[in-house]
Parts: sequence; C-alpha cells; structure tokens
Amino acid sequence: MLTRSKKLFQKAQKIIPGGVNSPVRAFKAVGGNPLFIRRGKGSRIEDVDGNTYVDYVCSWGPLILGHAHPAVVKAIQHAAKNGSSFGAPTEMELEMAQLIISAFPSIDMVRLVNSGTEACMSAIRMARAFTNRSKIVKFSGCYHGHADGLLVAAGSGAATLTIPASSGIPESCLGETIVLPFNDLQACTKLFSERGEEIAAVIVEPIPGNMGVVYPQDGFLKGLRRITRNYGSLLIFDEVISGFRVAWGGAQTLFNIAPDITCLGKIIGGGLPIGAYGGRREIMEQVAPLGGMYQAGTLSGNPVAVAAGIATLKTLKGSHGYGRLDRMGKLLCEGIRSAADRSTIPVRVEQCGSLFTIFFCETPPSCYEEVKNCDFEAFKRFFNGMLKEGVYLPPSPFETAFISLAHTKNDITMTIEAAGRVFAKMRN
Ligand code: HOZ
Repeated sequence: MLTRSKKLFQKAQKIIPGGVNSPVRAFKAVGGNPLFIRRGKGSRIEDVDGNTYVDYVCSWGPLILGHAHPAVVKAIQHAAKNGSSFGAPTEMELEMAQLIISAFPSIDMVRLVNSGTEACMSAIRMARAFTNRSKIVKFSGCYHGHADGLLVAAGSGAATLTIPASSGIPESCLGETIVLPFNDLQACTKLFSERGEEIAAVIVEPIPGNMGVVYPQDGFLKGLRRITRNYGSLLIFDEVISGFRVAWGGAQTLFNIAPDITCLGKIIGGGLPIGAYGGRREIMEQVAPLGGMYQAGTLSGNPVAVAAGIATLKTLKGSHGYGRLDRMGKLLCEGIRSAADRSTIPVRVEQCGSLFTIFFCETPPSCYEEVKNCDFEAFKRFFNGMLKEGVYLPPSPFETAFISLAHTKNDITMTIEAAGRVFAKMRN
C-alpha cells in the first residue's frame, strides 16, 4: 500500500519540478521517497503517515531552539496579529540590527533581506561597488546561494546532483568567478600575485557546511585575511550557517578574524525567511539610499520574520546554550564514531559544536575534492537505515546535520544505538 508521503510525492512531481521546492529534499542522493512533514515539536518531526523522527535537519539550521519553541511561536502570533507586512520601517528591525551588531564586532551597519542567497548576492555587489573591481574568488564545495556567478563548483544541492555550474548562467557572468580549492592558501597566494588588482572579494564559508563540515586548516582563514588586505580586496564571510550557530558571534569570533562583510540568514529568522549582510561602515555606505549600489525588497525586514528571529536570538542568549550544544555534539559524534569502529566501517565524523557530518572515508576531508571521494553508496545505506530507525538526517552526503537545544540526552542515546545497529547491518 502506498504511504501518504508517496501519494503526495507522486502528485507533487506533476506540478512542482521534482516534486520539491528545493532540490536536496527530493531524496535523489539517497533514493526512495521524501517524507512529507505534518508537524514538528522540540527535537521531533512527524510525517503525514504518523511516523515520528528525531530530526537532525532542523530546517537546515534555523531551528537552533528546536521546532515550535513556545517563545518563538508566541512572538510570531503576536507580530502577525499586528499586521504581517508594512513595507515601512518598524522598531523591531532596529532591535534586530542592534542584536546583530552587538554579536559581530566586524559589523557596524547591517541590511536585512529575505534569504541567504540575497545576502550573498548583495554582499558581492557591494564589494564590487566598493572596490570598483569585478572578479570574485570562491572555493569549491562552498555554497553561497543560487545567485548567478556563485553557482560554480557549489556545494549543497548542486554538489548532490553533480551540477558543476548551473545551466542558464551566461559565460560572461561565470568568467567573473575564480574557483580555488578550499584550504589551499598557496593557490590563493599565487592567484593574487598574478591578478590581485582585479579581485573585488574573496567569499568563503569559514566553516563550510555545504559540503559537509570541513574544518579550515590552521592559518587558512588568517591567510585569506592577510592576502585580501594586502591587495585591497574584501573578505566576505558567509556565515549563513555558522552565524549564531558555532558561537554567538559566529565563526569569526571562534577564529578571531574580522571579515569586511558578513552574510547571515537561517537562525536570525527563527524559521521564517530572512537574510542579512553587514560590515564596516564605509563599505555599507555604498548601499542605496546612502550610496549608488541598489538593493531592495518588498518583504525585507518583515515584522513576523524579525519577531521570530529576535525571540530566537534572545532565548538563545539567555540559555547560555553553546556549551550544551557542544557537549551534545561531542557525545553524539563520539558515540557514532565508536559504533562505526566496532563495525570496522571506515567513517569520519566531523563536528563543530552542534554541526556534524558523517563521512564514509578513511581520513577527514579537507576540501570538496576529498569529500567527492567518500563512499556515497555507504552513506545512502546508512541514511536509509537510520530513517527506518526513526532518525532523520540530511538526505545528502554533502550537507551538515544540526543539533538543537531541544535535543535531549535520550535522543542522543537513541541515535547512537540506532547507528550501532545500522553499521552492524551494513557490515553483513
Ligand atoms: N541549501 C540548503 C542546505 N544547505 C537546502 C535547502 C532545502 O532544501 O531546504
């Protein structure tokens, strides 16, 4: 008998491309049928067939407090009652801007937009306006949303579907983007020595999450900071995933590096659509109406999204939750590692606080090229085994998984035990 998820997916495929509104959700990398989700509460989600799962997708990062946190629900209800959108400034936007600026010392001014894609797209335009240069450097496996020019060797869904560069983007546009391997400072030094004066900005996920969690090697980010400064280029940290996730002030606080521009999203919207880009005052003064770099949006600074974001950030700050998230992350990842060791299946679990990725390989990948050499068949079997056990992981080997403050020790224990059983089955 067809499950309700299957029936809905069949219908959806007729009227929505691939049956989904964002490609990774189609389960192409893991086979089978995507689950249609009915509701979520805390660390759990329930599908339309009534199955419940411990959720490690958490809406791909925004839900650091878990699903339907009471403070966030209350803030959304209250804001919606007062009107869902005005297209005019509100006092709450000021509060959000202040929260962001106080958390990120590198940000003097910030502009709210509607998604991480918009944040990165605007950051690039602003960097070009400020430097009066056109070339952009990005790293393979990093994903900065789906704007033209950033969709080359991109992680996330593009990596999952092995799309090297999206069709529909003019050659002239792609020619402005130079792609380097992540963690290869030498390649970056060489490039700048040859073409440094043409480069407007280097954009990087300081802790990539869109090829799975890959650690920046010692000196890599500091090196990027030094090189960009020497050549008058800007350094853009895409902290859409890592911002407010790995620390209150994001990865830049962890590594003590001040980028020129920071892109944010996800957590600052508490599960509603939002993005933001911010940076040094003289750079942000390029943005209209102060300067000539244009960027706008009917729903920018949307009061309901901003209310959800403020409630999330305030609850997060009040909870002193980063220690707990890190402890839970360590507990879970050490448990999964031991379970894998017992099965003798080569597995590397990379973790940074509440972010983690299970790579099926011998050594932790240091760049996209190494991630691509992992065993994706093994990942697929593991994913599907875990799903049967009631654990919902990201349905792609190129994504990071997320732990929330709603995850309990019981969830972690249950997940480790499930992983043990799945690894044992995979070995047989
Ligand atoms: N690009 C998102 C993860 N890095 C996936 C978005 C989605 O499918 O919801």
